[in-house]
Amino acid sequence: MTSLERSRALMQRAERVLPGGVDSPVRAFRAVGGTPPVFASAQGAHLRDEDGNDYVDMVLAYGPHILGHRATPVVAALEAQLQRGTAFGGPTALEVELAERVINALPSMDMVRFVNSGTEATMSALRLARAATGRERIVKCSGGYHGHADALLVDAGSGVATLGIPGSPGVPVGAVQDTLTVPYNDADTVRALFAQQGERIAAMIVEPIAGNMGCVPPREGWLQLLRDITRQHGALLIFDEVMTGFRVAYGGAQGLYGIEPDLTCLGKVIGGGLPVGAYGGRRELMELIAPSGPVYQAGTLSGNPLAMAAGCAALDALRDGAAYDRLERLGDRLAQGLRAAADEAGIPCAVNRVGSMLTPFLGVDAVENYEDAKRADLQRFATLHGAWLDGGVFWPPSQFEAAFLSTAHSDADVDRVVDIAARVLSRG
Ligand code: KE4
Repeated sequence: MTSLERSRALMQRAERVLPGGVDSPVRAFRAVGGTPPVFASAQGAHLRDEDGNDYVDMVLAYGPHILGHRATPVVAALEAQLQRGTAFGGPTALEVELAERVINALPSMDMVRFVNSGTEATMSALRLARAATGRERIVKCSGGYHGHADALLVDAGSGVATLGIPGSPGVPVGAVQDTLTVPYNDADTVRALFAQQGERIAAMIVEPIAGNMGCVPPREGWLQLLRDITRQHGALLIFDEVMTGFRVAYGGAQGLYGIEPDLTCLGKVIGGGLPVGAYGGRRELMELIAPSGPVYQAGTLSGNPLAMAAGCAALDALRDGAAYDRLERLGDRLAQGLRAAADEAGIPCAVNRVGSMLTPFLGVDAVENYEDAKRADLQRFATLHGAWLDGGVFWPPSQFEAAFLSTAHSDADVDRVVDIAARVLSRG
């Protein structure tokens, strides 16, 4: 590990012109401390910072780079499209190409609308759900993150369903007064909530595999319950698959668990590393969206040719399923290695994993919701994070983020992650 001299100097400049020196808060390392490396380039499973340090990348830009950085088919598609142009302000064939790929992968979708971020996708899906049902209440899970639209930035009370209180200054009470929060994986609270006010609920939005409290898989029956109880009460079920879509399976979490939501939100992988989001579902819902229907939503660079070209190339490389076999093997190797390291050190550790998204929670035996996740040993996580960084591993700088593997990761990359963890945890 050489110095972070150039990164430090650049971060000082950055902090003068960008809030916190970053364009998204998690990148500032506030949860783990220290100076974030400023990255200069990437290839495959590796990042290189401005001081020339090399890192095994376990963040992959928070999910998009499932094929690794600068994957050959994605770069080729982008280079070819650059020769033709970047944004035309009108329909293009590429939007149809990516839409058909997404719809063919997700049987719950008849139609899709592309936007430029996951936030836009979930914000728009909620507007559509409220329009389609004529209702205003929405339900989310505490610890669930669906982007930063006002209605979804609520502070969650623990335990029973709580009415939303603003989760950030600037979010007006009116924006969240109809947002209800329930604990993830808590069937009894959901049943009680819908029994009490199910007829007022437009939709429940859920990460089918939670990734923003760290990785927390759905309990057996949780997703089926949400499917049944929303249908029973005339509410819509929205799967926020911005992270899990094409990440855990080509058919997403909905394919993995066999649950058909009414609406699905996507992002990350479907843009091949370019800015993208999408929302989609049954035809009779999506045809309510302007200009075919009255529900307004728009975006200057929605469906832009570069993101569409990169997304098509990424999905074409994933469709035969071989990638997921490799990701499952690498994910299992990493999870087993981390569990063994913690066991050897006599430290409780819950390692939650689905395919190539995973999170170790140190100091706890099991994590099934946000309250459990918050009991993890955050100081020990910060220490481990710093040791990974010094050892050339870039791990998400928060206990409440999922780590990711790509098809470009090697066994040696995984073993580097495990070996550093074993060394640090053995110190007690
Ligand atoms: P964006 O607006 O950041 O593209 O997507 C918001 C979003 C929506 N839904 C889910 C399930 C998500 O995970 C996200 C964004 N994920 C975070 C990582 N936890 C992005 C990283 C960041 O905020 O910088």
